[in-house]
Amino acid sequence: MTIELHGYQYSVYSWIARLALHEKGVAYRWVEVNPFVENIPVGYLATHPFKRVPALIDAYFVLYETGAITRYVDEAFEGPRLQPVEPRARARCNQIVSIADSYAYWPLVRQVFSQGVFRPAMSHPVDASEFQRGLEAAPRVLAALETIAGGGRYLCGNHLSLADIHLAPMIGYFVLADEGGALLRNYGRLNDWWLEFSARPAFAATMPRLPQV
Ligand SMILES: N[C@@H](CCC(=O)N[C@@H](CS)C(=O)NCC(=O)O)C(=O)O
Repeated sequence: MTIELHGYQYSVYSWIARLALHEKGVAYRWVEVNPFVENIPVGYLATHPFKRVPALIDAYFVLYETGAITRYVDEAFEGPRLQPVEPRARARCNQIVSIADSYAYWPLVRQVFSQGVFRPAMSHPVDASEFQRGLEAAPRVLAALETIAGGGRYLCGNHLSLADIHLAPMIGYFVLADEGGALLRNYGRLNDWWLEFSARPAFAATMPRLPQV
């Protein structure tokens, strides 16, 4: 039975789920759902009662929450292991995923990317003060990540992990704003990681195609 991923083409969380599936080598069928519209298909609320994306359906197993989806993808399918086994490295990996959700998503994606890149590209009104607030909040997040990023090629050592997969789309959107890119360059290890990760074929293959500004 085909795995389905229900998501919105520009959603950063849907991008994370696609990246995990791609890196794991799992085939899936994409079902486009825009969670921001009023008239979302009623049936979707049975899949995701909080009206967010993404949601993964594997046979009759319905799963939402991106961190749960990426862990399931890693644990349920063959392919490269995407979570460290050693307890401290695994804890770091989980910590970075949680930091991305709790502290990075809002300023980096919803304030800087949405207001500085996405909304202008979609000809939607922009709130410049939200953009500014995102830029002001970002250094604290980037500094925290810089402190805990390991010295290896990836955030949790020399192997790709769900920490990289969760954070990269958020950074990928953030640096589309020139101000975001300039801020990231102040954090040497994080910037080196970013250069390494963003060169992976899966990153380009899954990156949303934004309308041209
Ligand atoms: N906690 C959810 C967050 C997902 C989320 O916020 N997705 C955004 C798109 S990137 C969404 O559906 N937003 C719709 C809305 O805010 O109404 C997860 O980890 O999957």
